[in-house]
Amino acid sequence: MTPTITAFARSPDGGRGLARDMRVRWALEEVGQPYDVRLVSFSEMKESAHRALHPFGQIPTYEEGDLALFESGAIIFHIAQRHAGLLPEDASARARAIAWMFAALNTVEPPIIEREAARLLERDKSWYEERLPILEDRIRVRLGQLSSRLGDADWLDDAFSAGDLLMVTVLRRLSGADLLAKHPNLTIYVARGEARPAYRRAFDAQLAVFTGKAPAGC
Ligand code: GTB
Repeated sequence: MTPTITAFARSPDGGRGLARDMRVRWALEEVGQPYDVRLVSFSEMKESAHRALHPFGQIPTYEEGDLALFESGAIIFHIAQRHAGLLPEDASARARAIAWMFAALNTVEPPIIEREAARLLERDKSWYEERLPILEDRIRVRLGQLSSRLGDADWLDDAFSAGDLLMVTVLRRLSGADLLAKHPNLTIYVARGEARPAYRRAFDAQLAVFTGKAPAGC
């Protein structure tokens, strides 16, 4: 059964692939699973029909027959469990790859989001200039630790996995920021992820929505 995911009808990122449907598209492309996309506006996301799929009125969602999922991490874990290609067969390697999925979403992404939210929503606050360096220091610490662990390896734990897929999408949110550029190995790691054919297909598909060149139904 072809799954259907939801994505922004008009992503505020201008087609840079920073919204979280990108990681789901990439996962589906990695495993060779075709998918449909239902585009939703900001107001549609808050309506009861969408809230039945996503309690917080957000994207992405994932529908496959009777199954409806929200949370990009859970969706990718589901895809990775059902298809070969995103998690190793060996039980210990699989557990480590899952740990990297959680690390990307629970340890590395939160300080990055905090900084984004501050830059977007708190600029006019009297304490903004004082808070920003604190938030950036938190990111610096995490990137330093991640960079040390990655070293000169291609991927976080031997072969490419859903852990790398999530980590690359999380780090991409810092693209162009000095914070990431200070770590050449992380910059190359992100570029390595972006060079994967499945990533390119996913990126082009979400960009086509923005440029209005997506096929009908997407
Ligand atoms: N934890 C959830 C998950 O991982 O699925 C978070 C989902 C989420 O934050 N969805 C966002 C959303 O629906 C889109 S991805 N927001 C609308 C709302 O909450 O009303 C976050 C996002 C949005 C925009 C950009 N951008 O423009 O660069 C990047 C990322």
